Amino acid sequence: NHVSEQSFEERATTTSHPLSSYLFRLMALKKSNLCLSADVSTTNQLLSLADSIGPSIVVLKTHYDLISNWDYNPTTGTGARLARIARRHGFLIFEDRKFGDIGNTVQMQYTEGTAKIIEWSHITNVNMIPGKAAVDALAEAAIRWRERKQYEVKTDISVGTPRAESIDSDGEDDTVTPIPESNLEIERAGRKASIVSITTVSQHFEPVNSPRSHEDYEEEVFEGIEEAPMDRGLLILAQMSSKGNFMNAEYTSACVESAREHQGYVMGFIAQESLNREPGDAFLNMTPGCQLPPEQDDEDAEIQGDGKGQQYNTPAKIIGLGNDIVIVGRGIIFAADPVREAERYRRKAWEAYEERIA
Ligand code: 6AU
Repeated sequence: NHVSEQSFEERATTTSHPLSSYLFRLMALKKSNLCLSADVSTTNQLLSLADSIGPSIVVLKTHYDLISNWDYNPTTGTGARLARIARRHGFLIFEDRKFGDIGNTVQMQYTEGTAKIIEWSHITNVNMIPGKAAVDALAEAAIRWRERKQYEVKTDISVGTPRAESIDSDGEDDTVTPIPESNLEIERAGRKASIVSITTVSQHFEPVNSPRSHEDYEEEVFEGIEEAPMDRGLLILAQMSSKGNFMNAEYTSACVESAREHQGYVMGFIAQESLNREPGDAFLNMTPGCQLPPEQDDEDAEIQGDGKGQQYNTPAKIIGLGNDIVIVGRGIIFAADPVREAERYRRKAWEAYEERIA
């Protein structure tokens, strides 16, 4: 049967990519195929959002260059803190960097420079316009990085012991201060994070059974989530959601070819439809340009674009087309109650997946 008819549990066992396998397992456990696009402007907003929406998502997508006060410190900076929140709630980080330059430049942008994306972001993506060499170069950089990490672990030269991010009202270092006029951080005041123990995913990590409260769920998740494998993955931007984009069918096919050449590194695509076209293709498809009509409206109503070229489809339509994960930004972030809205998107996208595999 076609991959889009297989369950995520099944795909976790058949994929050859360790990070995809971990992600598929997370999806099955959290009953979530939702990625939050955390397009906000400050570190506090980003971390608060990650912490409050974390239970509903399996991937959190960043644009680190939108953050005005990104802290580049490798152990105490924004990326490192986000990675700890990701670890605690069980989601992967995806820096939507859309690399698009010659191989040598993208390698340096990926591993060096200010943000050192490869250190804190499990997944990133590439705009293949410069040609397949950009993908080859990123794959090579990821292999080198992994070898270095393994050496560090073996010889115990890595600095610092990972600890849980504490988001508490009285602490000094790690306090996440409130986002002005936002309802995101409030329920967090005065509650302390505990250090998590590394156990297996399934031991404590139960799926969300709506309508369980966010708080109950969070307490459980705190207990233990298996650490993501020490691997990195790439998504190829093969189709775009924006009106009049130049990615034609031939271009998209070249993206699929490149993915097949790098199955140990390329997890799949950012696309508008499933690009698993031939028997043996088992890629992950993640899809942006997703919004739901307001709750009180007709659920099948047409959704307007954003007036800046973005076009939207509902989770039901996107998942029905064989895509695996919906990427939602403003639909959640701008909602009156983002935590509740994230759950609504999670539920809708998950129901569409269940219907698809039924
Ligand atoms: O839900 P939105 O419209 O608020 O945000 C959509 C997010 C933005 C875009 O930079 C990104 O998804 N995006 C991408 C990605 C993920 O690569 C590709 C694309 O074709 N369309 C798109 O919107 O952060």
